[in-house]
Amino acid sequence: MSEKDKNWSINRRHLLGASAGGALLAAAGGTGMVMNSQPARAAAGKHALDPGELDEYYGFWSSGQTGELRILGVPSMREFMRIPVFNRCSATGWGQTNESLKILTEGLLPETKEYLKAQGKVTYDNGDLHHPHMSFTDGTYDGRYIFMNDKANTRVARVRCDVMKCDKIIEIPNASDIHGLRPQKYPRTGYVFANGEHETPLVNDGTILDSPEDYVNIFSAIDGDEMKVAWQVIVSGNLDNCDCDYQGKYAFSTSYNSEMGTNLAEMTANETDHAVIFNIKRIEEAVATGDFQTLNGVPVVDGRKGSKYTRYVPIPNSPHGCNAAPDKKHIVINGKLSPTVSVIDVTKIDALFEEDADPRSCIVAEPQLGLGPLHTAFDGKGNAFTTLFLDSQVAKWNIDKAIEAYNGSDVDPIISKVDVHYQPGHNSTSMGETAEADGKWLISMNKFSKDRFLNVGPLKPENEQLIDISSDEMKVVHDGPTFAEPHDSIIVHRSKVNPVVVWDRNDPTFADAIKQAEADGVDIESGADEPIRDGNKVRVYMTSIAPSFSMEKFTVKQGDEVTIYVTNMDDIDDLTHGFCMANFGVAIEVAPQATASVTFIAERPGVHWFYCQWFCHALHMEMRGRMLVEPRGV
Ligand code: K7E
Ligand code: CUA
Repeated sequence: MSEKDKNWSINRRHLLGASAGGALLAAAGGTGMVMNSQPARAAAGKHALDPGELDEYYGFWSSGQTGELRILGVPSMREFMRIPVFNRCSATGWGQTNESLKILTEGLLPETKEYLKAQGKVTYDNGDLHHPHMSFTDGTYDGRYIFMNDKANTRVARVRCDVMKCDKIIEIPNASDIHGLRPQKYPRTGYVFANGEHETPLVNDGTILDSPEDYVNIFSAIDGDEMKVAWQVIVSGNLDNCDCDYQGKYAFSTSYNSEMGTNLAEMTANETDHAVIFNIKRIEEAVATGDFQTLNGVPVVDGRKGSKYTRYVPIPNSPHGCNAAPDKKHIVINGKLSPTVSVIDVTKIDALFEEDADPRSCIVAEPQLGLGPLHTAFDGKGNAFTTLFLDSQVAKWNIDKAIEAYNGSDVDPIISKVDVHYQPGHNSTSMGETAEADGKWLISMNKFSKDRFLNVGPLKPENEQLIDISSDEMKVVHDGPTFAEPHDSIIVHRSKVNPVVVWDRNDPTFADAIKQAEADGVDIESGADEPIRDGNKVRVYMTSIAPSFSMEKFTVKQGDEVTIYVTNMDDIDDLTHGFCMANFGVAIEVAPQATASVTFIAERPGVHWFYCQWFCHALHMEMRGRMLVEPRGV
């Protein structure tokens, strides 16, 4: 062992000991530790973790048109888990189990249910998940929930952070195609703000068709506890991204189509579009005093130009990202077609809501950063990091200096730029969208990977780069290929998240199954010896304890509607079983101490094996049994 390697191993052990105590791994890089020779480790913050080492942060990633939420480790960029939300998942049975179908169907609008029925479906099986954001208490993450949008089918979903599963999905009435989404930061979430991106007639029933002048866009405030729309606001122009302040007073949305055009030339006609500012208190008063119309059961307030509920701040040009800084004072609006970002000072907004105020009086800086500014993240030290889509760069700039420059000083607010590969959309920093931004890591989510990886054919992964931002010179330290299409991510310190290891038997997720078992006189934790018959409905209760199911066979009749309930009585960390009914297209996950159920029609006579498809034991292959289906007429 060389001297250098010895130092490395000594420090490695030291580091692991420290990590068990909850110390900050990334900080260790600056404590004089000898790095090994890999170039990546030359960076100030150590990002390459050795086997068995734990990350300092959870990264929660969107997946765009894949429709799921992903959990990665930061800084290692290893993918840990996928949480199905708007998609259909073959591994877990999301979209097939009765428990997931309840979540996927109960929040749909009646007309959507009708539409789906005509397609022979009960729910959508696609989604376009852009923006995952954790619930806040007092300006920082509280580890309760992650909320996310579905642009494809106008839905908002919630994932419980204790079990890391989706527990609620609602369709948003009156709005079209939810894009920007942010939880209220203060005093708590509270509201989840959501932008309808695409303009449509307010009652979109076919009465109004090709008269775009009658289309509107809708801003929604959802009650994040109840997962119900609390109120909506009609706006002028469309809505893209949103955020809110740290005071609980205002929400902000960007609009790239203030023209309300329906084609590219019309949408980009004006040099200036706007950001909308929503006065939460005034809107709540409107709802309390009746200044609204009720549509689909939701109070809808008119906040179009000239209303006392909103202000429209002119912004160059087709602005996209909307990001509140951890200084609790500034909101950065990213110019997209303009090389600038516009900085709003939230302390100047009360004045904006007085009569005849200049709407631009809340702008305190407008630095020119480069081509295609899309999104901005923060380090908690007064600096901002803006992605430049066209320049394929991230620009680091100082907010105070940008304000000085706006006031006439010749100071350059840009501190440095780094090339990314290629064409970044969102970026996110460690704890960067909270008051506890810590300035260690930046992820640049790049839309193209081109030559960065082995060629896998015409469809290529995207590339997420990890950037060390602990010093003024930003360093790209890791390339991370990912499948379609992570728009956005949040990087949450691990101290904020504390998931359980096994399910609680009293979890509401499978309360319906337990109730049904009780009605059938079955103890669900021991299972039944025989199927329970109820007309042509048959309920089969079995438990799983590695490596066997409690039933080795059961008999049903051809055409029966069969519901299988599997309760995993193993209570050991990581002992998940599955239930797959071969040739029936049925496969579900049953995690430790969970119950999951699935219903199908036993239309195929004969002998059918069911097996555990989640590797659980040396005798996992033997964990199987038979369903005997008696042919019709016998
Ligand atoms: Cu910029 Cu949908 Cu957040 Cu994509 S959006 S990049
Ligand atoms: Cu149980 Cu594999």
